[in-house]
Amino acid sequence: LYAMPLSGNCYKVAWILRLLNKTFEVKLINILKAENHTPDFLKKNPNAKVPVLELDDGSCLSESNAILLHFSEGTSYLPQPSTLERAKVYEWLFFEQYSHEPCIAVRRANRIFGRPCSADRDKQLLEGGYKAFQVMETRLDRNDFLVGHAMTIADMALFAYTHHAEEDGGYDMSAYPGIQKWLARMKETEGYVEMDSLLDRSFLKEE
Ligand SMILES: N[C@@H](CCC(=O)N[C@@H](CS)C(=O)NCC(=O)O)C(=O)O
Repeated sequence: LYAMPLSGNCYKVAWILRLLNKTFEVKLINILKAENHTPDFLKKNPNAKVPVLELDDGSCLSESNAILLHFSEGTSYLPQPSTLERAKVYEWLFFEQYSHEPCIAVRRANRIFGRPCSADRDKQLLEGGYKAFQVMETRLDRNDFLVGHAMTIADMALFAYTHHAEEDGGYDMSAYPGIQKWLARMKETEGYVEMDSLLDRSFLKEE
């Protein structure tokens, strides 16, 4: 798994692999040092982004949610094909990549990596994030999980950047009690592993 500590997208992948007892090795890619733009890495993912999972036969798979889908097939983390529940998982995965991650992950990265950001852009990221949280709250204020009655990859995908949104991203989560209870519930699920214990961020401090 080619991954960057602190990346929620990488965390999702490491988490499902660990949950399913897959053996894997983490290769750190420091995007702050443009290690994702080396010719070798670009052969693995021409889109120059982590995570990338290199399989035993040398083929590579990128896009965190595609990796979640691939590995969760046939497990309790993904509802049966051709069911509405399966489609609802897709709905949340696409929502995560289009409406949630582009605001919440980006604002968090700007803050933790000290990236410059104009006040207008920051306002957009903040408002977009709150809009996404409201969508989640509408489901989670009366349901334990995003789809059905147990954790699916939809929860894992949305958890990744939501659980650090307050601490790292500077979002005020007090208006979302359903999300807060869900975050606590997710941490109680079997096989839960904290982000830092999967992808140790200390390597960044050593730089
Ligand atoms: N849609 C992709 C997004 C991956 C992504 O944005 N990765 C970030 C780290 S979280 C990255 O590699 N950024 C490097 C860059 O854009 O230069 C996924 O879900 O895997």
